[in-house]
Amino acid sequence: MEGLSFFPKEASTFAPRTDAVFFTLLGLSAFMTLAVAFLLVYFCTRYRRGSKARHGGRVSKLIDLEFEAGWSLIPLFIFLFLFTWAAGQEFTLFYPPKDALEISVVGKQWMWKTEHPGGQREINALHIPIGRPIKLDMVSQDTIHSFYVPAFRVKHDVVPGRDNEMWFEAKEPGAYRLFCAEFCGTDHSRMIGTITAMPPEDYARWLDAQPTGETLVAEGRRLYHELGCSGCHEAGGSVRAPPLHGLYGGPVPLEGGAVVTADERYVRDSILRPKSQVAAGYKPIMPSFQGSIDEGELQALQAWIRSIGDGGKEG
Ligand code: HEC
Ligand SMILES: [Cu+2]
Repeated sequence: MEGLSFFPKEASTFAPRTDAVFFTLLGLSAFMTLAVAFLLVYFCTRYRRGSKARHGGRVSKLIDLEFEAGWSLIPLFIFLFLFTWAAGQEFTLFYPPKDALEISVVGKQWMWKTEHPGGQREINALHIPIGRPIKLDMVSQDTIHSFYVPAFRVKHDVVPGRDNEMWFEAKEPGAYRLFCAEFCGTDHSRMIGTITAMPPEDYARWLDAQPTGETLVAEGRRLYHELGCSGCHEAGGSVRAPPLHGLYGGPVPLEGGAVVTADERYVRDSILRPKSQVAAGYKPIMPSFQGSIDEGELQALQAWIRSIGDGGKEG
């Protein structure tokens, strides 16, 4: 664990880039502060009452104009540059690389539950390999939480009722602190954990040593039968409903003519608010499961539907 330090270690590939923005802003602010303070003192002294310096009168109109334009335009360009630079880095957080290792995270009062693709579960802890992008699929069971790892310079709100994604890549093995950075009730301050980054071989060994519960995908498949989804969605069911095999990742024509992509959000909405987007050619008879399944179960169903998806081919 990191000791007390003035600055957290740069332990992810994002960290140096975030810090570059931070130190540039800090440097720029420090420079401006000092410049203003210096001029303040300098002018106070030079133009004090009774000093010999020339007091009133303009130097020339032309210099006025150039001066005005300069001090408006130069900062404008500086700020535009800072904005595009920082925003560009922020946006990379929203586009996880395709080969990322997907970890499911559930935030609840007051703990973080994590699950590896093989079904290994942890509480307030997460083991990850270094040198590989890690994508977190995060949901909240109750209120807003925020997944924050200072050493990785990443933080993302986990808002209930939607899928929250984030990714990062750890550079150095070590144990790093995980915080909840959104006040979420009495024990908010204890909603903390440890991220252990390890070389890939150690991670593989660690995974092997864990008891594996039912994987998310397996849980989703079980729920699909238990909740009666299969009664409608399997061929030969009592009513006509679209097959879920091959759905994920592909285009879905909707009643009304629009075509959407079956992504996480579409699947979530289909299960919680089936009437909001009805697949073309089907009747809006699917019941809403809002309130009858929790976020964990929804996450499992989504994981299973994703696992039987087709990645964009017609199916
Ligand atoms: C009473 C029958 C019925 C049940 C039960 C049912 N569905 Fe559906 N479902 C439908 C029908 C009909 C549609 C197509 C119309 C629509 O989009 O609402 C549909 C659409 C969907 C879609 C969108 C599919 C597409 O091709 O656009 C998903 C995803 C889905 N259901 C998942 C589920 C899951 C998961 C469950 C169980 C938790 C479930 N359904 C239970 C009848 C049902
Ligand atoms: Cu919290």
